Amino acid sequence: LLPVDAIRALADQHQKPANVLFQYGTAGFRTLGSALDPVMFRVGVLAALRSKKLDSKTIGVMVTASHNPEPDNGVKLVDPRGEMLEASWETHATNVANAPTTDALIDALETLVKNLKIDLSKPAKVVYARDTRPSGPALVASLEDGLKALGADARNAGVTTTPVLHYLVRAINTKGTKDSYGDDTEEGYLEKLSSAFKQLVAGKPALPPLVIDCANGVGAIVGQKLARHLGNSLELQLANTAIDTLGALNNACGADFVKTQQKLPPSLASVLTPGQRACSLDGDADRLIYFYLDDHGQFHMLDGDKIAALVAAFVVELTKSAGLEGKIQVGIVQTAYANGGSTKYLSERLPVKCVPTGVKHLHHAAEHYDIGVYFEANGHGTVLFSPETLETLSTYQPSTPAQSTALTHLRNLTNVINQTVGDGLSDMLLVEAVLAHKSYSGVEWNSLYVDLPNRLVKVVVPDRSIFKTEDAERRLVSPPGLQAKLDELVRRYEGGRSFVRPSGTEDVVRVYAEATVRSQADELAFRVAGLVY
Ligand code: NG1
Ligand code: ZN
Repeated sequence: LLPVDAIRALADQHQKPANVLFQYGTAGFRTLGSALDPVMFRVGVLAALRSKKLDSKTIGVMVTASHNPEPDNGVKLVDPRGEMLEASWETHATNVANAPTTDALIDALETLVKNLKIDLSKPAKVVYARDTRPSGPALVASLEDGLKALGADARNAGVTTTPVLHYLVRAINTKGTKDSYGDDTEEGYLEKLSSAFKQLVAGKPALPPLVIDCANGVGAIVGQKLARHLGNSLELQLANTAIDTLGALNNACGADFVKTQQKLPPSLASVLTPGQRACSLDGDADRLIYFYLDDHGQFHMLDGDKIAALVAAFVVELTKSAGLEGKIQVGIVQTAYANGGSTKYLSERLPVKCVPTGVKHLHHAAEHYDIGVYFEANGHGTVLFSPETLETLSTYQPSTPAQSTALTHLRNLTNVINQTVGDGLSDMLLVEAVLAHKSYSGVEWNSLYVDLPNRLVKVVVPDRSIFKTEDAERRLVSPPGLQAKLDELVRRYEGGRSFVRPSGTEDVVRVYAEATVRSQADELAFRVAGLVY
């Protein structure tokens, strides 16, 4: 039976105000930190139930609002293999979070336990962490009350990045098995990534120092530890590390700023020398965008699409050199936001699939390839090696020294890459390893293909739920007639492409447009926005 008295006593301290509706969306629950107290308590209870349902496997809880402004916060659950919460539980989470009273909450929980046949006698295990937001400590305390109400065995992983929490979940659940993912500590994570990186770049000329814009967030903490682990294999120059300065998080810096503004964070103007590589993390360090200034001081951005192109080409090259061509197929997953230039370049070389926005869609599609490379244009992504591919890589007998070297590189890649989720720091090491192998600076990397000028705009509409899409969000089916008008407009622009979709994380509709010329991309975006409004 549910410990109703314990739940009741604690739930009364975290009551849900009337007139607010919470929704477990693509990034979990996300809203103003000050509104999240009741949600956190309930997520604690839910995480414990999910663990019991999965035979006492450890479930993760991450408290973060990623690239959002500092006053926001959020929470999401992580499934046992370090992946996003299974979709059906998103609905359960939404129901539980919205129960209006303590009695209603207990009813909702009892229904859940009954419908899902959860065995309450099983122990519950949960690991949780938070980013550096000022609202974090109080929200974690509410979460702990929820865990306590169910008597969960809870481990506090402290202040760390979202990808470290995902890593921990997988490492804890595979501990002592043949699939062991590494030591189940942040230290174990740093050790795993840095030692694979050192082996990958051994013997290559050292790259010049890399500037990292830490968005004044948790990436500064973990980035600094990573720098120590890397020693002289790669020199990191951390910038925007003011984690204790109120209002600094994600403010005029970070991966989202760089991607959406398409410009240098002003704070880096005095730090960066011409030609020097730099990258930005977001507030929880799961996104990564590279950039550099050329000799004329002009800004050039290398986004998630450019990372995918660089990495995919390298992986293909290694599989060929290892003699595994034809045995291991590399594929790419993108969303409609991928730059048309990247889609053209990649699909001329590899299978490319387009899926709806949201990591779970990308991740699942990438699992269908032997090696699946997925990146959102905004810099969130990773590379997945299928279990069969991992098996092939560990048992394959190379027949030449060149094949053997390539095979070792591939094995090291599987360790430098965080395969549970997109990881800014892991992706950074991956990019740096490829650049070292290819002797590329940002300039050569950037010249793989040319980005089409593009514009992303937000439109506030009375009701975004009337916008419904098909074909991986590339076409609207509702409101009726709108897609036809959009098609008619796009036809008038050279290289024009545009689509409209409701955001899953904000109460807005997003309009994306690209065209061969900058002014045309801007004009198209604003005219489509005019149609939507
Ligand atoms: P929405 O708000 O649904 O567009 C945004 C990003 C996604 C993803 C999620 C989760 C864009 C255009 N959209 O989703 O790619 O990162 O947030 O954080 O960047
Ligand atoms: Zn993030």
